[in-house]
Amino acid sequence: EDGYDLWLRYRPLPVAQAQIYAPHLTSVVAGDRPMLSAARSELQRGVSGFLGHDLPAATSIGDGALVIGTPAEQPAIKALNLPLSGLGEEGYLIRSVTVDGHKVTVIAANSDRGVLYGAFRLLRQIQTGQGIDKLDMADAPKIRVRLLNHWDNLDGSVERGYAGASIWDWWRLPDLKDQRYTDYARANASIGINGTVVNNVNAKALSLTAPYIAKTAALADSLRPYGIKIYLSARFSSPIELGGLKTADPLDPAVRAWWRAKTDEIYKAIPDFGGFLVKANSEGQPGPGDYHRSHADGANMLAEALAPHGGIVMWRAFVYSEHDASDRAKQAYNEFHPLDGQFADNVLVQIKNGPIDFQPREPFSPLFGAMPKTREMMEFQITKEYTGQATHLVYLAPLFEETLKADTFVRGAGSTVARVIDGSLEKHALTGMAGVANIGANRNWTGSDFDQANWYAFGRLAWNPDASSRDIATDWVRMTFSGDPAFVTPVVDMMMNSREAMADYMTPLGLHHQMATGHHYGPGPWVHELARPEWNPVYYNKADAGGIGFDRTKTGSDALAQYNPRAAKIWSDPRKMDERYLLWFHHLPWDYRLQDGHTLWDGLVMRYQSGVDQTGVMQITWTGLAPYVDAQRFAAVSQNLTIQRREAKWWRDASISYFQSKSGLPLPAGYTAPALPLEAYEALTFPYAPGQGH
Ligand code: BDP
Repeated sequence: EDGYDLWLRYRPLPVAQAQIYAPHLTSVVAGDRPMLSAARSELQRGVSGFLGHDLPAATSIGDGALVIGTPAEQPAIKALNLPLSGLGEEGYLIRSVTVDGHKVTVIAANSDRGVLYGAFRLLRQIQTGQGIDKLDMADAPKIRVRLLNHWDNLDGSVERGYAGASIWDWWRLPDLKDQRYTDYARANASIGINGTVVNNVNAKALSLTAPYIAKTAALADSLRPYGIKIYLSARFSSPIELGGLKTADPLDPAVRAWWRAKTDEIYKAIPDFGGFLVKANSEGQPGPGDYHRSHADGANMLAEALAPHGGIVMWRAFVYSEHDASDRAKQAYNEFHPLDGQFADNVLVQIKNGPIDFQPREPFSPLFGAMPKTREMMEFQITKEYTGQATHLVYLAPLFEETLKADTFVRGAGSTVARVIDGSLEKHALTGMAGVANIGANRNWTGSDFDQANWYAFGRLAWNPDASSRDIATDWVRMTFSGDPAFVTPVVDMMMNSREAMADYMTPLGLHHQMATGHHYGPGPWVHELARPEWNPVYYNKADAGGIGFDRTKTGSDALAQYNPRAAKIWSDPRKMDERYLLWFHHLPWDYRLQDGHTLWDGLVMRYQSGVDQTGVMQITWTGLAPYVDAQRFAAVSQNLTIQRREAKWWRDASISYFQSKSGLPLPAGYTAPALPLEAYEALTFPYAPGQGH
């Protein structure tokens, strides 16, 4: 198996199990609107996979039928008078009921899209080995806009992509109708994703020209039957580049008119276009700041153009100023917090989970909860730029969950980040979560089998930010590999430990941004020569003979003051806090005593080693599971684990060498010295490392 089927792997069930399900899967009664057809054909595909025979489409209801639809178009469902009112636009209900004396299963919803989600839910029930004879399930998403962000370039490369080229074949679009687009849409719909931004946030104006709008429209046609809306990253200076205007000043009437006309043109081609994502005045991208206007001025101009069509703007808060290098972690807050209340109703401010940049561990961004009048949406990174890319087995859902469950305390205890972004805290209806996609043209979509789990988990958490990463992993393993408990339990444990292992061998105790320049893959704690101070790892580790860590307390940058005092308190005392965040917030001497009594230096070395040791445990676990996995995927994962173990040692050795050159201390007894001298690690270069994009 090459992994192409993802978690939608409808393999034949053992005879005994098939016999239990078969009586409930005799036919499907469904309308023929596009999303209902998509739901029906997915059920047919699943059932023929599980049972080895067709699931016929029927017009009349018999025993064991699946009756799917909305009260508006399916009379049998209307007659049942089901409690659908609380399920909103996208929720569904699945019930075992009797219709005209026939035992059937209904999948009902207020919209066709809800029906589609219900169909995938029923298939999951079977894939995870659960009963379907007495169903009574209802579910609805807690977040409205659930999006992938593709950092895909028009030349087919993918910035921070590790799964091959872009799946969007712009050259052959709009003529191309690739099965891959349909399968992409199916996979996303199965986890509730309802939109996709198809081009890089480092956007080219070209995406907004007529030929590219036509290409995008063709893509939209492929994705629409699965409820996936198209969005575009918009380059702020497009009115100059495409419109020949002298300015892109958001308060200039000609600029506003240009955007209105451009937006109308897009909607003509794509009537359900979702809206724009914008990276402005960040890392060289143009923006309203070029004209001394605020982010709100920029966002509202686009919002005005989109509003008549029901479109939205997602305006990114990933900014860090060139003029203030004192603490990058504070800058997004400093720039955005004063703008609360100024953004139009159809603007979401899209905030990365942490204040810096997708590190192995970051505290939540202090912007969450700090802008009560603003619709704040989450941006997670599914592609593992700083977390082992497609080689290291790292399950990211525990990282996502850690952020979502973090308490901002802005309205008292329980004001978690999840409550901020699901809108319940401040009663916002427009809510969103975006994940930077890890998808490419590789047969297995994500560059490795286990990275599929990160795509899957993102979708499940966008649907329900309260879901547990362990439960999600359990479903994923069962659907993707095997339901045998002898396989599921150890693999889920391995996944659940993997993020902590990675954080330990890369950046233990709250260290961050220690990755080498450009590729962000291997260690570079010594890097100090880059143009902007905050691009250099030394800026973050601040290691010297006296100690290590970034002081973000009152004696340092006081970034802690950007949090609610109750949240800040959790991190303010190194003696009481969760030490996994220690050096994010504190600069401490090498002989500082950690909570377990070891010195900081010894504890640091021990954590690097423990991360490496965990990769050894992962290898042993996987090796023992060969009997449960097909040979192809078993070998692919084994090879990656071998590389991961070697590279974990590289991380440990290079980091310890560098920090030892500062601390001047011996390694704790029993810990092996780095294999090579520091200079050897410093000398390594990787000019062709993947994913460096533009
Ligand atoms: C950083 C990436 C860079 C992106 C940037 C962003 O290194 O390639 O363009 O984030 O999010 O993590 O805009």
